[in-house]
Amino acid sequence: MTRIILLIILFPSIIFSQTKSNIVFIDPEDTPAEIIRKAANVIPAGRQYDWQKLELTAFIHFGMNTFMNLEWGRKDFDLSVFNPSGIDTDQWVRILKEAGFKLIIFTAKHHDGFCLWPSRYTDYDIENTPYKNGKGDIVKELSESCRKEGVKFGIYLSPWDMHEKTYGSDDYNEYFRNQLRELLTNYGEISEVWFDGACGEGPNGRKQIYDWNSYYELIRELQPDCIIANMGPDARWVGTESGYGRKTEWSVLPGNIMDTDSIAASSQQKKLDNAFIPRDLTDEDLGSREKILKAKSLIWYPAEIDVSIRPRWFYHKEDDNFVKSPEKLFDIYLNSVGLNGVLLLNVPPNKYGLIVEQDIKSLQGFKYLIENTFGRNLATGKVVFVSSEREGNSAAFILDNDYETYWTTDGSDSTAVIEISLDTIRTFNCAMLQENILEGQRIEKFSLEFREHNQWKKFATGTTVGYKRLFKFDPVTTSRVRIIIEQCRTNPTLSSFGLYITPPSLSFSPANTTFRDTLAIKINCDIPNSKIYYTLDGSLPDTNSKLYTGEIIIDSSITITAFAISSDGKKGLPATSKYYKAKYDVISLTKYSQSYSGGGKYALVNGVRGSSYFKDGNWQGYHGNDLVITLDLKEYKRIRKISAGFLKDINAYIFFPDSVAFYASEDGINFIKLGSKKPVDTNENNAEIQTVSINADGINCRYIKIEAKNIGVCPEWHVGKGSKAWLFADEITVE
Ligand code: FUL
Repeated sequence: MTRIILLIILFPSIIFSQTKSNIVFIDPEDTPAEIIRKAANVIPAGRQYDWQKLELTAFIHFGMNTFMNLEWGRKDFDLSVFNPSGIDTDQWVRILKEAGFKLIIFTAKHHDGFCLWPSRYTDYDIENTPYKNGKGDIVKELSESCRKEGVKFGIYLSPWDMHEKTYGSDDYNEYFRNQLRELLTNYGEISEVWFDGACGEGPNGRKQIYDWNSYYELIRELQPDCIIANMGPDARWVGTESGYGRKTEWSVLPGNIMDTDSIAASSQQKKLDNAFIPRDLTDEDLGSREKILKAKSLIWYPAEIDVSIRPRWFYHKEDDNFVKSPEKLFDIYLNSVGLNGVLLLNVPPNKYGLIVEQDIKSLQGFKYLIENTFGRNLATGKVVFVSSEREGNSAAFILDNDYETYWTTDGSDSTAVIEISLDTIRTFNCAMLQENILEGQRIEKFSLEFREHNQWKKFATGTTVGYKRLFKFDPVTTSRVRIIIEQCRTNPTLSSFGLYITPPSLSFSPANTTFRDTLAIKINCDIPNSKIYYTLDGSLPDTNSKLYTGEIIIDSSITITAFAISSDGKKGLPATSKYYKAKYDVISLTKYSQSYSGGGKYALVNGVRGSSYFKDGNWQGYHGNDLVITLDLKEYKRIRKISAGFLKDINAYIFFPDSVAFYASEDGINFIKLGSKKPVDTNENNAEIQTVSINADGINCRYIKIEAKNIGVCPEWHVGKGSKAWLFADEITVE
């Protein structure tokens, strides 16, 4: 009985005997054909459909971690540090809205347990901070800013709670529901609740058995249109935090919720924690025919794709230089929204309570690329051939820019060809297809072709389409295209078709590197016949700047900034690449990692120091092996001191070297050992930089050798014990 009630709450459509629903049961007698037909008719619930159309949603991670420069926090913070003196939630909403985001999800409580609203159930909350003398409520401020701007509002409430004393007992479920009730009743409409799956230890070292289904029931009762995401039945974690979805992304999946054994077992214990645990989310294949043929039920369970605009979820000043570029965000858009998902992009404010300049610029650039690409559909013209169309659902509907009018085939045709004659000859490098998900997700294989020299040539192929499928490819020029549906679960549908051209984008070869004497640099543009303008002094170029006509030869450290204008007048965003002239020659160097090359052979003598962020592009990594480097100073010098920088980042398996030995030589053959040092691991910090130096006593030399011994394998106490340890080095200085 409990099970039936629960299912009705989660999937209300099962009580109606309609043909289309967001859940369908498989009878043991169903033939494979019958199961496929059922799968093709599973559709989103109303709330899921509305959510899918948002496309762009945002996360805001803000809390004690912002003040303590941490990511996962601690169980007992001194709350007196929390005081975002310049907080402006209107700014957050304005920036995100302007960039196209339709929903903002706020970390009301992260894993540390600190509540950013005044909760009646704990004093580990904003009331006990200096912020507005304890009268502040950031959930309220942000929800009101959202309401004012017409942006939807959602909450992140971490089930894992490092602080709460009841955590690890049944009372915690009560505590958690009480908090949910506060958030779902006092802040107007809540459009999404985001549950993280992490289940760490609480203050007593105990773990919690989450009563998920009681949380879901409460949400359905208080906010019936709210999406329950990640650890919830309405939207699924895509399986990575990279911003990239699967090439084959089905929204119709086997319904693990119908795993009767686990439901029965858990309901007997009055604990429903196991009744809805999404499994296998990182698998490449979640919804193929093979998977659904084995299912007991099928549900509409679409992908949400979360990623941070920064390397981490909370704001850290050190990450300011590593905010994702507009081009990267655009690529993420193509590979999230454009792979049948909803993008959830995190933009974390700093401790003053503001989104900073770097993030704002990136979001503005992202918006520029989206608008200047998708703002104009070049697929105008008419359908000149369609192999099959149902009356009332003609192929012309795919060109009418209306999602809910659509084309489908006649009879039982599951393959089709639609040929379109464009108004004129067009050049494009992006394409878009949309299925009408109100009819179900069906297409399994398709291709796009263009006509050239009386022949059809493929320019894109794919498997699933779903709500939206986007492609980027090398520019194609033609006046005719065709869509070929090669395989489909039943009659295919298409709501829209689009062709677009992006603003031109540039790349440098080589990019961001260190060189010895001179270097030739090429600037490449993805749209042919574009004009490229550049500067060499770090200033922003315009059409009065130098016109690029061929390789640029440099012999000193330089920054190139360039932008392009395509022949149709579209202006690209500026691109920058930095070149450093090496201070010394590198005569020999042991093998470093290609993934962490720091810019290549001269990375350690380019005059730029690495930051505490190991992926900042400056560090040179040695995986399991030692660093041995010999330098030629290119002159005889009296030297006083030699130094080398090293990084430790325990989480990333990067350790300080065991020892660092320094040598000097006049002829490059006979070296004198100046001494050896062992970096001191002074504190418990996870990430730390240390410069190891040796006094050279004014010795006269031309050659320097440094040997840094890798600890080899991760130590016993480390999670990675026994696996290869990393040694990260940067910048050698000789004084
Ligand atoms: C993860 C959390 O552990 C991170 O801190 C972050 O909140 C991310 C969105 O989800 O699982």
